[in-house]
Amino acid sequence: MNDMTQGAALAPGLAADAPRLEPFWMPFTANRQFKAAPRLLARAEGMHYYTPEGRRVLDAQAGLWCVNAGHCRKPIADAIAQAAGSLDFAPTFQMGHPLAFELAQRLVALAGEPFDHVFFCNSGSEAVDSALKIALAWHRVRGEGQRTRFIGRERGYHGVGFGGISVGGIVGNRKMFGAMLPGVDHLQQTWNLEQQAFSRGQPQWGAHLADELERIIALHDASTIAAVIVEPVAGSAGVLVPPVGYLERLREITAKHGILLIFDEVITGFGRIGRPFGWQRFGVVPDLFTTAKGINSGTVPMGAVFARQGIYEAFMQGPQGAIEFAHGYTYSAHPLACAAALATLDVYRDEGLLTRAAQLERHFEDALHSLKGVRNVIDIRNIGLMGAVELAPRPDAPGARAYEAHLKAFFEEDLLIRYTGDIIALSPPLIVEPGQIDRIVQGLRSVLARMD
Ligand code: PXG
Ligand code: PLP
Repeated sequence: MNDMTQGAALAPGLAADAPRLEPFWMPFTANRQFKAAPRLLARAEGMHYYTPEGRRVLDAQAGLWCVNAGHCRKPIADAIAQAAGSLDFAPTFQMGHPLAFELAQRLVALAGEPFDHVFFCNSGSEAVDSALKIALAWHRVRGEGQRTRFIGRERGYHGVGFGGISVGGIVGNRKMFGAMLPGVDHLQQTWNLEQQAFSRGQPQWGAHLADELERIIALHDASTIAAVIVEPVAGSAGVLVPPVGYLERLREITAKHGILLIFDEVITGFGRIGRPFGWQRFGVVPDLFTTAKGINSGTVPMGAVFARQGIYEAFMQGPQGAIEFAHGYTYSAHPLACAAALATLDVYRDEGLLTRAAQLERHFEDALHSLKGVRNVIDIRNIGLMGAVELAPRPDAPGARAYEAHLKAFFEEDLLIRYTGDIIALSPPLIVEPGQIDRIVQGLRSVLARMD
């Protein structure tokens, strides 16, 4: 351990007997940088986090795109506590518990036709792995087991499992980890600064990029391809909004060739873009879609894959006693996660949160786009309550400018904003008030004004 991390054991505001920072190998974090200058969150309520020293920080990123109902909502906390005290765990392999069935029923009712089954897991990464496996196995049970290829997209983020990084297109998340799943190809990403800069909502330019799928299919032959997987709006890569007509084209082409279309809705699911699910907003119906995060407002790890009518049924063949799909997790439909999700769905319904982003979208869009012309801002993108402000990278240090903006926002403006590369991403909890949107944008404006 070096002197810096030793010193960080006594983080500002923490008691002398506070835990050392070193043993925690932090995920997706510059560990040495963080441990030299820790940023700790100790408590949360509604739209805010509180630091250990009691500073109140406005959460402009819903935790990590997940706390859609706002922090520490009492009905959700109560439901979790109740479940913890009455059914701590129950296996869902060969056994069941009522909350799991109740939740599945609520979820398929929320999605509506044509979705009639859900498969539970514990994260977005697991949801993606589960969806890819459902796709492969579905083709196989129908006698098309030669369909083994997947098509993802550049800049796609599908979590960190081997399946997810294989179909994903974020180079930094792939390059250290070998050769990935075989037989995966990628579409181009859809963002283009020249053609799309400062688009509001869906860019007009770019639908033709979906036609590339025809070339990829021709190259491999449709009979070898199981599924195409994309995020309806790419989140992690910095809010890349699909061009008008693009998702429709992907749907037409996949349908024509018998290829499943999987939407990864881990971020866009549960109200982020103004409808319960992103596909509903775009009017493009996938065959499978993955969710996590907002399913229980980030309170207990949970993910779910939704399957279109006919997919589950295709598996229900062979001997009665045969396991139809050899896949699942110990914690699939964990009672605490189910209880949290049921209470979260009540909050979403009672407060109209799954359509609130549509009502706030115009205000959010106008506020965000008022940053056009601010020094170093090269693009602004938005849809629903997802937004991104892209900064010109410093020539010698890509990523440094957005990181500095993040630090200044946190320490000087009491504002939590997410950054990836030189992109600042915003996704406030869906309970955000218009005045708080203004505060977020004002905070960002003054941060950028104080930076070179
Ligand atoms: N798919 C998508 C579309 C995601 O956004 C995952 C899968 C993986 O989910 P889990 O629960 O395994 O993390 C995600 C997660 C960021 C950020 O700041 C985004 C995610 C996770 C962490 C950070 O962009 N997305
Ligand atoms: N369930 C939940 C949790 C909801 O948020 C909504 C609406 O957004 C619905 C169901 C559907 O309700 P309605 O039929 O009123 O649109």
